[in-house]
Amino acid sequence: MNVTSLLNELSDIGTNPSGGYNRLAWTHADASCREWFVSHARARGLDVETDRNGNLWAWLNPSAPGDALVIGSHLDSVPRGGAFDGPLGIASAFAALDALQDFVPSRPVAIAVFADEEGARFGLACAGSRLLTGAIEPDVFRALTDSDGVTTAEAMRRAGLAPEHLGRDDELLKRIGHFIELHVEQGHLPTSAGVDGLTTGSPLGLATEIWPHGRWRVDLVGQQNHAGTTRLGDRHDPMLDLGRLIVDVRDVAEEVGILATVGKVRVTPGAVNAIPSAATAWIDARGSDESRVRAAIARMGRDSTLESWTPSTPFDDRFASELASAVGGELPLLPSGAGHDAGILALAGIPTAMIIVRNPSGISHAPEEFAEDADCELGVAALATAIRHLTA
Ligand code: HGY
Ligand code: MN
Ligand code: MN
Repeated sequence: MNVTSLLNELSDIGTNPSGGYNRLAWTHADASCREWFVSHARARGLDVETDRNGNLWAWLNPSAPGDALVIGSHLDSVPRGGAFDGPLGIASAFAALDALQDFVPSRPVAIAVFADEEGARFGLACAGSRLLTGAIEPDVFRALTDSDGVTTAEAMRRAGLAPEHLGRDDELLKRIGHFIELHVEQGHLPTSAGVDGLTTGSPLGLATEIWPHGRWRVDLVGQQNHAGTTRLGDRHDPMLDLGRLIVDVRDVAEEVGILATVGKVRVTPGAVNAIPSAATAWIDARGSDESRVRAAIARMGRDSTLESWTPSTPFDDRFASELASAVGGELPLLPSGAGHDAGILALAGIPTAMIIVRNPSGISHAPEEFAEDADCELGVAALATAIRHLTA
């Protein structure tokens, strides 16, 4: 099947009424995407497994000698997310195997769907790959909750998994020789070709690194009171602190030269006619330089709780050049401001590369995220060539 037809099959799953997709981890929509994956894997005669951490694996030639070439990405989304972030990598992997037809690799090949990559429901991005590699303690992860107070453990149990078995999986890690994630471009960061994004250059690029990034929570406390009876001077209103915090985050990001965002807030109790008792803001901060990201958070001068941190992650140069020469030589190189499971696997010492497919809209984590069919086909061809070359 071609990649566009594969992606079209997902187009009715988890649609958001105002556009885009809600496919948060361990929801009904996520389950439907996972079922789609399993049925395509089985239709191709692949051996399907769910690992201890809820990641899905489809193996081609699993008993061949040697470690595996794994192609993977994710199927979950942010709220109102785009159609390509995640699913493009999985659909392209199936399309690449189809393009290779009866090719028999000399080593195992697997397609992996990492669970809960976006961290949109429980707050921790790349949860499945972090658990697999031991980058998060299972007990810490099991205790995370969504906005309704449901724990990850409970959500996974409802999805038929056994959360008591979560944790680093050395046996599975040993089987992964190389990992490639194909991903839609997200924004127009400058490339090695000296242009902003892949828009005017090659339809494909290779990621050089993932920028260090973290998520911090700031809890602001006030005194809940009546909106119609409390004099302005008598109020202790956390919304004023929240407003100042949001502006400070932007100002400090500009001063220090990083990206920082307040994309989620919670106001308690959230009534039009009550001064809130509390407000919580989550700060996402990233940049090419780790010390600047940390300095920016310090400069904001608020008590904050670090909820997750991913250090600067360079991809393996040797593997990137091997991949580039396999797929036809020079590809523009670009950094990734987005986090990926590829980064978590690279941090665990697995030679890892990312193929990036041009996104003319420059928009991601939004319904406008886009890639042309022809560019997606080139991505599939690159993956197919890479599989043939790396497993011949
Ligand atoms: O970059 C992110 O926030 C997520 O890991 N995709
Ligand atoms: Mn994403
Ligand atoms: Mn992604």
